[in-house]
Amino acid sequence: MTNPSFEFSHAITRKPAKSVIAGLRAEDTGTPDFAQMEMDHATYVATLTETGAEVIELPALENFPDSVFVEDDALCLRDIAILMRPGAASRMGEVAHMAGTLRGQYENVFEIKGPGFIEGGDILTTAREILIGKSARTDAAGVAELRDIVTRFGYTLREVQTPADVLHFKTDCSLLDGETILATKRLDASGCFEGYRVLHTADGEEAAANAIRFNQFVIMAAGFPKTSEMLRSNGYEVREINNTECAKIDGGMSCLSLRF
Ligand code: CIR
Repeated sequence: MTNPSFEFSHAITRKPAKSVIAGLRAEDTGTPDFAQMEMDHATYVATLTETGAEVIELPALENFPDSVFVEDDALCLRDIAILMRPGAASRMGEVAHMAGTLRGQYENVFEIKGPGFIEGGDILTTAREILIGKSARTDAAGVAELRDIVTRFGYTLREVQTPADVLHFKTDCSLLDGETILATKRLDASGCFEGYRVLHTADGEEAAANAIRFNQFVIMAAGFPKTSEMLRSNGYEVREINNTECAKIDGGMSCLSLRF
């Protein structure tokens, strides 16, 4: 039996646009090196492909600097996909560029029409529920609209809170398997993962929390040796990919793909 929360036959990615160097960021830590980001992105796509999944690689969108972060544009579930409504004004137009691809993959594609906002980075789908963190990008009206859609298809949605000053819920957590979550201590302390097994990122390695379980691999940003060692000692097959350039614009491993 497959577990649709981490066993995937497909992923969608989008090549970084040159304009990515102007991507949104909470804090300026330098301009991303485009050539390095392109190399890292190619490694990411190759790693997804190595698991046997088909990766649909979309072309760069120069008018949308953050469009490489496709995760925020949609929520892909087993049988339905939902187009999001990003809370960042500069990202709203990305969604229309994702719609056709999803309609080619799913019979049922819904859209968040508004007035609320939701970004996919705030949504963690586990084997038993859809966890959604309200944040500066995802508001109560957006959550309510998503709830109306997914409950009709038998999903349970639980609203939680993304920590203050954290971009997205999944900036601080990721799914490792059907019952295990990797999370920062600060997010776990909120109590939102009660009933799950939770593994913590090492102190000072909070940025390692934005990982993905994709088939046999846990794919994480390189440079977090204590957390990667902890995951390996828990039996996970870990792949580390350089993320220094995406990190300058608050992006990580989950943001770079839609998985289904
Ligand atoms: C943004 O601020 O929207 C982008 N610079 C980063 C988006 C990261 N996406 C994600 O965590 N799912």
